[in-house]
Amino acid sequence: MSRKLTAAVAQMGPVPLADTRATTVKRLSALLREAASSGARFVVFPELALTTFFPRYWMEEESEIDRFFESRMPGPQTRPLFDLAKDLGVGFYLGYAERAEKEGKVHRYNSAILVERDGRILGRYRKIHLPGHSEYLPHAPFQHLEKRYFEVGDEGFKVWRAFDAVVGMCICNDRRWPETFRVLALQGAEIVALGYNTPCENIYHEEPLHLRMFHHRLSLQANAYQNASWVLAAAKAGKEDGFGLIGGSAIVAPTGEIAAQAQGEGDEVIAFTLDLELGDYLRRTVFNFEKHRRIEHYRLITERVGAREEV
Ligand code: CDV
Repeated sequence: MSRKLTAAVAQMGPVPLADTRATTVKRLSALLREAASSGARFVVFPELALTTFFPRYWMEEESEIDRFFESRMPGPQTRPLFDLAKDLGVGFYLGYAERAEKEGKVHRYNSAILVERDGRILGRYRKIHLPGHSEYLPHAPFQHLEKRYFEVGDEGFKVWRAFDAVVGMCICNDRRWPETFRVLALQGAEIVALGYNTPCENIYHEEPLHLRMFHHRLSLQANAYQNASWVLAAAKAGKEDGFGLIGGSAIVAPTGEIAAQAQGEGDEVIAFTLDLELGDYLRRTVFNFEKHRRIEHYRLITERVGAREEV
């Protein structure tokens, strides 16, 4: 008998800067209910789902920055989502800005949590591939200050047993790096949950919009296939206070095919019943890691960061 899981991706339309957490948590709760009514037992929400995509704004005051961060999870304002998940028996992935204190020092991460159907937090992931810059770019159409507001995640790429499957997490820019998915697949990931906010514009170069979407799908589809995993990708979409986000939320099968995708740029749930054994034939044949990987030739991947010409 094959193992099946009905899962959903909950895309969000814009979250305006002025919106309160209470308003946004209500929207997330409505999406969770809709997903549950489609039979989903696991729902993936976007990166930084509780606020606007604030790294586009230059801020100097700690207090100004801190209002986008959660110092407790769940906290008083996010608790209703956890309670609802428990009532509905639906687990979720949620991206948020995390403020942590360790030995009297403040750390900030772009994080995601994995919550089981009983409302328990099973695991946390802190984003590793932070894009953008830390200094103010006067000529850019907007800022992308992830390197200013967040530290690089310090907990690695991990997997958890949840929803009768092996689940890994990553966030947005991580999807463009094959190392992300390979490290998860080497730990047996069958599902990779991913939230993202991809701006319509490349702040460094002119880039047509269709290429932004193409590279997004290419990354999901290639990594799903090469690692025989399901990928559940949830976007923030549409014009957030005038700044466009590409959307394009999707559920991608281990064959690399798109199983379901969002149609619009607003709040939208897409659900699909995942056959968790669909990737098994790939794991036994062309991507049988044990049999075919040649790690003696991969040394440079962990020893060298940038490319260097050697001829
Ligand atoms: N939030 C992100 O990580 N966004 C990046 C953009 C800057 C390219 C992404 O990979 O979509």
